[in-house]
Amino acid sequence: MISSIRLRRAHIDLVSPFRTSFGVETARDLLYIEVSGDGVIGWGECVAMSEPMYSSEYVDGCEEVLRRYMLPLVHRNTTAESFTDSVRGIRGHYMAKAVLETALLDFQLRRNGMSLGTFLGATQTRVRSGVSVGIQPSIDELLSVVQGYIDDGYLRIKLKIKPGFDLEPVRAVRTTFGDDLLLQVDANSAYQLSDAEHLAKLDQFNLLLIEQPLPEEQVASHAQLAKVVRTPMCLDESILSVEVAREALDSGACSIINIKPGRVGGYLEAKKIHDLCFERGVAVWCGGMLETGIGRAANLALAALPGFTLPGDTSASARYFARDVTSPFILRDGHLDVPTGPGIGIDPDLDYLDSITDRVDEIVLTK
Ligand code: NPQ
Ligand code: MG
Repeated sequence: MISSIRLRRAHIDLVSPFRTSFGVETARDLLYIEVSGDGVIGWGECVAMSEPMYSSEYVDGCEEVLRRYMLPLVHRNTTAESFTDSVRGIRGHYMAKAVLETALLDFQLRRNGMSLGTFLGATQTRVRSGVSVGIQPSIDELLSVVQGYIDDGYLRIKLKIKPGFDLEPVRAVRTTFGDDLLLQVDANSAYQLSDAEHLAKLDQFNLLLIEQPLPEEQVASHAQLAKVVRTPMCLDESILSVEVAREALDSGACSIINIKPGRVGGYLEAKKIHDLCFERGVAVWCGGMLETGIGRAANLALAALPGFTLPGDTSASARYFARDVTSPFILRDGHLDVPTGPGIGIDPDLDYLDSITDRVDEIVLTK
């Protein structure tokens, strides 16, 4: 039985600033949920950023909607599945739903001694790793950052692009590292449909995909864009549910999907999107939101499902943090191991986590 739920706010510095088309981040503003009972703790990590730049969600907003509308729905015998059913009437707030669903899921799986990978249907014991490379001050700096990640063993490079930093950096990376490098780009919604002819100039670089060039609401415009650009279209921010995924695929808005559990309300919905795509032979890959070890562990379980045929943004802990809150995820031969223990399969170092914690609030369940 669940006896209490803790909401923990913490912060951790990034090893280097991460610049995208929407801004630059130097630290990760963290929200964890801990579901406790019978000597077991289930963990969830919220993927929201401190500001509403990637999507409309932001971490203080997640905390507010969790406290006010979601945590009151949790009782001693609430399960991940019953929780997700109970929040169907709450619109949006996917990242808030996801952190609580994940903590509940981790709690029940730990109690049953089953790993998240097994629960979701994982078929791989390790997953191929890619890395997301932020926008750099110069092409020279970009080339040296990419060289470093290739030396680390990353199997795929994703370049963040924006208007004014697109064709030249992609050309430089392709020319320097050769045609065999698995290379893709992510615009985080920075373009307009009227940029179609410009974006079509990326076709010459033989990219795996172009990720989310247009604003998230403009799914139909992505279908228009996909008629002009030959590089496979991949959606990230637009895909908020399995229903949107189906519409996007049916309308030709994308041919590849980036699955982020936090963006779609949790692992149960992420699995549904995987299953839809697997059935249709549509490639998916696991995105990343600069998760610490808690969120990273859970993403690896998902990325081990059979439909995840492209390397994800499931990078090693050291890509983002000098010290992770769990034992670090280490790149071996370009892969990360999928945790095998119960639930997410890894525990935080509580002394270290406490040292980066700003506050903890405990809610004791009475019914
Ligand atoms: C993406 N992630 O695929 C996101 C965007 C992103 C790994 O490229 C703090 C927290 C900063 C979350 C910057 C990657 C972030 C963030 C970028 C997410 O679009
Ligand atoms: Mg993206």
